Amino acid sequence: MEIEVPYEGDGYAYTPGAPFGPSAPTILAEYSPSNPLLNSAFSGGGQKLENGHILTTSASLFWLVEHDENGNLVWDFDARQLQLDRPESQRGGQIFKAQKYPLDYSGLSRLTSITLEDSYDAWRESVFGSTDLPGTGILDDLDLDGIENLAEYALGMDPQNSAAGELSNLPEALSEAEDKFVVEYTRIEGNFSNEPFSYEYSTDLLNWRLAVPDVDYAEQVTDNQNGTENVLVRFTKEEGSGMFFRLSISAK
Ligand SMILES: [Ca+2]
Ligand SMILES: [Ca+2]
Repeated sequence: MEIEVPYEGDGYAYTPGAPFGPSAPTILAEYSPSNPLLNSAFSGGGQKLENGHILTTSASLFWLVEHDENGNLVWDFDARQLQLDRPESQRGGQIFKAQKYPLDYSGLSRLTSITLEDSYDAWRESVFGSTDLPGTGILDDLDLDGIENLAEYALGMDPQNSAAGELSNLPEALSEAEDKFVVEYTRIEGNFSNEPFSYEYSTDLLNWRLAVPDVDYAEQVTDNQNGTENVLVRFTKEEGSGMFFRLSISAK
């Protein structure tokens, strides 16, 4: 049952001392013999969703149910499915309240984003048709262009083509002001949980240091509208001194 709050403009339409509210309830979905999941012997919860659906929880049935605004069942979930590692006689419990969050809810980003390695496996299957063909592993270089397959994928290159054209995706130093060292490269877009791209720098090619964002460098990212993005990395450096750059790509 949905209780319609007496809204008017930005606030409530309420007369002090007088009753308020709808004269009759709005029922979105209700228990019936053909809709037995909308029942809980002792506790339960409901959440009105943005699309008008309603998510209900039955504590005693240990079940979650979503109905649309016309009372039609959209899906239901028997929470004992989360206990398949137990003997059947030991499954069961109570869920008092459940809350549904959209997939892009910021608090879930670590759960919904994947590592570059997971993403590589999906790409590997789509490009090679299989994930176990020789020469298609992360560290293999199938087309012998000196770029390992993981880097081919991460930089939006072709693992089966060593043509010079795709090499423009690799990091390249650009000239700018004397106290800046600017590198440009292309990489795939993605919300990766393991933050796969990092930079190292050196002034003598012997000692390398991990570059700290916003301290050692600033990034400028442009969407190429084709699944890749262009990245400009601007390092601050001492005027007149040299600097070397390394792009590090981490799978996990
Ligand atoms: Ca290669
Ligand atoms: Ca290649």
